[in-house]
Amino acid sequence: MARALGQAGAQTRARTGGRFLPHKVRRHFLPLDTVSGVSGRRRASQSCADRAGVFVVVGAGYATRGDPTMKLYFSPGACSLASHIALIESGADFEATKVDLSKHETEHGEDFYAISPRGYVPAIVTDEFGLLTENSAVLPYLASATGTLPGGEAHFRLHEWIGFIGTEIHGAYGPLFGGADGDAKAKAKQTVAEKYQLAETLLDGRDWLVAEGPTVADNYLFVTLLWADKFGIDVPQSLQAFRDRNSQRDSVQQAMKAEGLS
Ligand SMILES: N[C@@H](CCC(=O)N[C@@H](CS)C(=O)NCC(=O)O)C(=O)O
Repeated sequence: MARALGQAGAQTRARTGGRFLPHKVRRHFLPLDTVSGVSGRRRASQSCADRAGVFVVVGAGYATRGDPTMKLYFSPGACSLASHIALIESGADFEATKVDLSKHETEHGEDFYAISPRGYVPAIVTDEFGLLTENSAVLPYLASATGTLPGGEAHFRLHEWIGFIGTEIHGAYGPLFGGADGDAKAKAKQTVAEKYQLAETLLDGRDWLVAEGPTVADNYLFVTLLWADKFGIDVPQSLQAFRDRNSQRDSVQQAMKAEGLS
């Protein structure tokens, strides 16, 4: 099993005595252990909440445990790359296992259906409640567990974007991944291109989808933009710039390397 540990995150953890305090996000989001301790929950102090300007969301508690039991099942370049980026960025220990989606078999020869009856990625195994699937659950979970889930309006904007990316954009790729040809393929490409035009309108000139970003939603949109490149789909200039901006993130480069994409 490949084990990934983000270098930047490891350095940050070293500076904080092993506790997870992501310096990049600390300015904007409440870190998990500011909000919830593993040995007894406590609310963040008023000054923390005031400083962040958000309503406090209690995190899941994974990141402060320091044990490497989190597992990610991924397929190179699939939507699971968004989770892979988040995990690497967090600096948390985790195990990443590649899945051959054509055979539904892991790199260790396990039947993937036996691990996850859904048979698709992303799938994560948490030490708190076992298997968790669906981007709409996995991405917010990882944000929560790694202390980057925003509160207040940003919390709901994050879900709004993940919903949009998952159902409108990712969903529109369905026929292309399903091997559509001829008219069906051209129609699907046109639909995807229209979704990106809408995404550009919604992004409204900002660098990141939610608040000061990047968040797990940015990871997810970025991954779909890699698919656009692969399928030769027209993408508005601002989203090409968004893709380039994300490509420069250390965590993105490490995750892509770990998946054999670069
Ligand atoms: N409903 C799932 C869909 C995830 C999905 O489409 N995963 C693709 C890769 S991007 C997959 O594993 N496809 C293989 C299959 O469905 O067998 C989610 O939102 O997480």
